[in-house]
Amino acid sequence: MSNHAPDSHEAFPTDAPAVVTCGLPYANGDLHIGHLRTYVGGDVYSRALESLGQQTAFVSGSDMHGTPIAVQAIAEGVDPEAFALEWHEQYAETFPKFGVEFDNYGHTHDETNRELTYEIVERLESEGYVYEKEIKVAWDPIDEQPLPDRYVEGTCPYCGEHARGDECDEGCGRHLEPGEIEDPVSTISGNPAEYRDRAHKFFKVSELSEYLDGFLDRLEGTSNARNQPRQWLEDGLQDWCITRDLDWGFDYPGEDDLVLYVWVDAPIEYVASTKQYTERVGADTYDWDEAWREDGEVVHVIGRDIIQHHTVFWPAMLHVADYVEPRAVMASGFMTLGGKGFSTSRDRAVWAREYLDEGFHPDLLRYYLATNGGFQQDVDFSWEKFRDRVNNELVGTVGNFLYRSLLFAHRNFEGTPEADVSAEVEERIEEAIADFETGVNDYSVRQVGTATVDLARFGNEYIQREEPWNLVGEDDEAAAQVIRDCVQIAKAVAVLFEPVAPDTSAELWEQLAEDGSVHDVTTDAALEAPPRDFGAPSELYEKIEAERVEELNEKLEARVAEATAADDGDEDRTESDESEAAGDSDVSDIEPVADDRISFDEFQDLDLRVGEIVDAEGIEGADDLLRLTVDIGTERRQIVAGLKQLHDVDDLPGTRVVIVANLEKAELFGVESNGMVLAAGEDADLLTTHGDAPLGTKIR
Ligand code: B3M
Ligand code: ZN
Repeated sequence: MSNHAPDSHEAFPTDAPAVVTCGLPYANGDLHIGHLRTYVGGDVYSRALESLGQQTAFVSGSDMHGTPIAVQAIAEGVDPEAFALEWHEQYAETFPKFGVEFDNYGHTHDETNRELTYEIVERLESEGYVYEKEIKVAWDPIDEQPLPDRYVEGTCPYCGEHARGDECDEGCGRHLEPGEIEDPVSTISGNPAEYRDRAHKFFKVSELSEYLDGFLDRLEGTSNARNQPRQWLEDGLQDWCITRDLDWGFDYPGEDDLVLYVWVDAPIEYVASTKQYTERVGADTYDWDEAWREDGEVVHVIGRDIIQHHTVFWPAMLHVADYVEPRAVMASGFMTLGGKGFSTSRDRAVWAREYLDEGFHPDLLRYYLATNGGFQQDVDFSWEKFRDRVNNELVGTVGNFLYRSLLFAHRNFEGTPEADVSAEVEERIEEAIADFETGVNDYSVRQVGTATVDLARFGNEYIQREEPWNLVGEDDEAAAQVIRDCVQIAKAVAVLFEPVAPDTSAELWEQLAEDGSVHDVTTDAALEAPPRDFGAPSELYEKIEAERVEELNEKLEARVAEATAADDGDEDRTESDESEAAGDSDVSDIEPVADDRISFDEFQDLDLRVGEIVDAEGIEGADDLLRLTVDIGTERRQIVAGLKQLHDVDDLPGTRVVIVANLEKAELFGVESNGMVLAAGEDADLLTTHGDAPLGTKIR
């Protein structure tokens, strides 16, 4: 049993090797940009760790086994291995096109994974954690065939929704054990299934709840991954059936007619893939054994539908087999289209290939995916929002600052002027590095991205304020100072934006005539002097025109409408699709309610008041913020709120709101904010009152 259980974790960077993994995609269909959210997130995170100087392996692989592959291969009348390998190769080619560059991208059906899987399963057995038990499994009595997992569908015993044999994908999201699903029907033949007794192997997860309880205390990452498992533990853990009646997969050691459940060998591929990386580069460069068996910092990046596997089953296996436990799990929200989950079989998706065919630079999508909403929030994709982010932030803020400063530097100084960076700018860059580092330690991919955009925004304000174009010829020294500062900011942007926009950062690095690769430097480089001479810059980001979005929208809307019509007229729900659980009704969307209670007195410390917005206007340089004037009866308050992208600004005056009146004052973009307007969720749904409580009324 494992002793690799630190009480708490040291902040990154640490001296230990880190492993960042991305959930293994089932090798059974095209990748869409909903998938990419997790892979881009993992890639940004691992690059950011490396920028902090953390030794990191970034690994994943294709998930080749299980009924998601077998059912699909049957449907296409092909051999599951050949079927899965073809998709595997396609994934291995597609990821790098989005800058997602794994140190190793393997697959679960290879020798490295087979060996490690057997070693770990034998360890579970020898530690006494595996037993055999007769259970009822779904069976097709006409075709005389067992119906594991996705060979069967029926009703979830927990919530009554329609579900797959292995998970309640349309309802409560629970993992379902064999024999649990009610009213089973074969997805292959459509025959009603019956239950038969079969002997299967079980892993005694129930005996590990104390360990898992402590593990969850130590676990870092997004709050959904840290909080949701608490409930499962409180409800009591069931033992976990680790075998299936299936031909496709790794045979259970010593049992010819049982294969290992796909969820046993799939996460072991994280280890196998790291091992293959070491085999390629040598243990001096990266030691998989140290990472997984001594003191590695393991960070799993996954979709939120597989939290249970990564926070209960997998750490339980690692613990018994004496491997390092995960340090963090980052679970991303789902991507939706028109409020509904992406669907491969319905063609309700924006495809990875389609995005590239449209000729958009991968860094644009990376930026959008990494920063549009928190990592764990569900995000509804729209080309408009994509365009807004690209045009406002990448073109308007980052690109604009870089181009105007570097062009000015080139024309007037042939590169970097002779001067030291001013204290103000040095401090601002240090602040950006600190924001970046906090982003990494808070597992906030978004903050890793916004740290740089905020710095570029400062750069624009700075050059605008100092007006170097008026200084040239008048006070050349002062002009040189300003431009020296701007070139340093540009260099810092290249360094700090590398995780999010690796390709354009490399281009910028070249424009600055820097040696070596921006991919290899750490954040310290942001404050090192740029080369003296560099040439004329070119613009890094191109604006997306409104007409373009209209065209894309039309295409997409037609597709979504067709998919919705297919949903409505659908009686045949047999496709093995990815989870569509991201719709409105999904309870796991909602952040769990905090366990810690506050006292009534603590509540009373909040001074909540009824107010009315009387004026709303934008703030220069801030893409999201509005300066609101709110009447609270006794006075008018100026409050800065992030509502600009989410509400029609002209509609806001006259809206009744609820504000926190005794919040500390803050300054945002140089504007004082005196209070806070309350709003719900990603769309900032404003809180209001429904009677006519006078303005200023206290809320209790
Ligand atoms: N193959 C894909 C999924 O359920 C599944 C992940 C395995 S991660 C070890 O999203
Ligand atoms: Zn359910």
